[in-house]
Amino acid sequence: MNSNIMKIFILLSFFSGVFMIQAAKYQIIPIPQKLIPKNGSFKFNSKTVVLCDFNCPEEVRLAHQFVSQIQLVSGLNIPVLRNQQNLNARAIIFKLTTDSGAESYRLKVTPNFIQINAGAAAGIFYAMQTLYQLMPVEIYGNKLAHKVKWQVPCVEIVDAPRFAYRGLHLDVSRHFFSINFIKKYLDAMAIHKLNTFHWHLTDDQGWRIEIKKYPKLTQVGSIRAQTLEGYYFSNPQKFDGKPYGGFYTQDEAREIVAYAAQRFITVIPEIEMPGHSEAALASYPFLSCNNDTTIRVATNWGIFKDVFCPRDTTFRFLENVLTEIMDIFPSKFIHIGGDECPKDRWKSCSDCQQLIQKLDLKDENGLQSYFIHRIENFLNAHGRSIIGWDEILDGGLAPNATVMSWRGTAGGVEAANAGHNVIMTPVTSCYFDHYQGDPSTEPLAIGGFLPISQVYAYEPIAPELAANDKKYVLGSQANVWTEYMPNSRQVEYMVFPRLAALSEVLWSGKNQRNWNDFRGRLLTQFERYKQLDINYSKAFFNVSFQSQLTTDHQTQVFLSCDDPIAEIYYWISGKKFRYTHPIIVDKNMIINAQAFEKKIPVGKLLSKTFH
Ligand code: TNX
Repeated sequence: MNSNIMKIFILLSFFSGVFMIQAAKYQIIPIPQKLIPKNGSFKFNSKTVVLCDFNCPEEVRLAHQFVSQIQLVSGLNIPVLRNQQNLNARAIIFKLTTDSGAESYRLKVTPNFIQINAGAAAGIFYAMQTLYQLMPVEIYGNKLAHKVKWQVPCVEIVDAPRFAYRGLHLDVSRHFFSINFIKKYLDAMAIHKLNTFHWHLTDDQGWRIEIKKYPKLTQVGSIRAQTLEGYYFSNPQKFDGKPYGGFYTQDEAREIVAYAAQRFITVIPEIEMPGHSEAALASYPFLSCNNDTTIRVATNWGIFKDVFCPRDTTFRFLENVLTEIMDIFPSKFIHIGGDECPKDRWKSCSDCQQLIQKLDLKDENGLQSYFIHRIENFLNAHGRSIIGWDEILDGGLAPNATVMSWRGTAGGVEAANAGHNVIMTPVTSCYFDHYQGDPSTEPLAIGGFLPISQVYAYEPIAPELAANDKKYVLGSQANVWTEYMPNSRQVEYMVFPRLAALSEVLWSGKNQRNWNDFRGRLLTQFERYKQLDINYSKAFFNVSFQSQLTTDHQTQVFLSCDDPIAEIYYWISGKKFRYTHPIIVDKNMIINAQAFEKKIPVGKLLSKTFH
């Protein structure tokens, strides 16, 4: 190398090294749209104050929330003061400006002050979330942290979300989760800058929301006689023989709506219809075709043939239910399900067949479409809009409906093409009930395979979308169906850290996404999860095995680990090796492998046989 090129090379590596050290200070997830590293830091001390506009109650509330969290972990008592000029103190200044969107913010940290500017209180809230991530991870704790330096690296951040709808769903029918857990779930959503909680409140296996006019929905419909144990496809199936139940009172649901609102999260309730409704039919048989009194709250998983009969009495019931639901939930959207509705009962029900004739419908799909239209009319008349799973496209889409595309992206593309808003939640990228690691090493799940890298690679704007239709994609969400999540620890295990990956898909710019950089930042996110007592999955630290045939027909085994700082070791016939290149399988062999950080094992010891 000639000496000049050599110098440039040394300089370049020096600068990239400096850049990496700089970047290491900013472990923010989701990564902000723009971040300019700066030297120095702002140090919290007894002179620190928070300044805000006392005319804005939301701002004052957030300022108090901020200082009380800092006090809890640092012991520092930071006053919240009215914003005045010339205050001679080391200030954190909250300020609303008119030049940015409601969720956008600018955050400037200098050695002397921290300034947060935002278009609305939501933006201030998101700036606070970013600020927490610039602080030591102990900020997420719930007790005084000793020997922590309470300081923030200097930086300038300009940030705004990519998508308006950033959601997370929870099925509380298959398993029920306490109000306290729902609050923890909302707290975790807020940290990831998500803004929509889709609460799946009713299904075949349990009706979970109090409806005053129909008390049997919870007296009868919230309790199933027993629950399937183990895997659905095991033969014979086993049941636990124990009744299972639970529901939220309207007061509790209101408490959740208020708690979510304080975190700038909208709660969208889902009341399933016409399918997934056995719990309602078991409570009030008049809702079923032929008034079937033998229907019970389901004890097994799957799709059930008993569904709401589209008679007037059923609509009166649903309208009364939805009236109470609208009273509890102020959200613009009400989710009405619409998925997986077998038409068997409608085919053999004389009321249904007469209705098809009377309305001059083509078939039972037409009846499904009529069902959804009629409910949409009712909700629209009350100023609300419906969301439905993509089956609401069958037989003709209701005019103002938003489609949640789950069976893939085709439903979303079709709906957008017809000028409807869509929320993308395809089973291949957004189903957090699927396995995130090798099933043989993971707790029982429904099936599928969705490693965190695949969530991270997800792009909600499907390539098939015409340029003009992209605007109809409001955003995306992860779905958490809980057939195989019997308790909240298991929900946490399935949701985290995959939610961190989705948050970056939804918030950050498409071009900013960088898997290598993300997985480095995830290591700090795990420390935050520990502080928050979140039972995140450690699949990230397990070794994956991939085999491939070489051109000369030899089998090669590649080992990899998501953890970017891990070293992989493997054992063959008791001999230990450090993994540096693919392993050639020249005889039947068992490979045991494990990831280590600084010689300490971080993942499971996994074993695979190769022939
Ligand atoms: C399909 S996604 C369902 C749910 C199940 C889920 C399991 C959707 C609209 N319906 O009822 O719980 O699969 O992955």
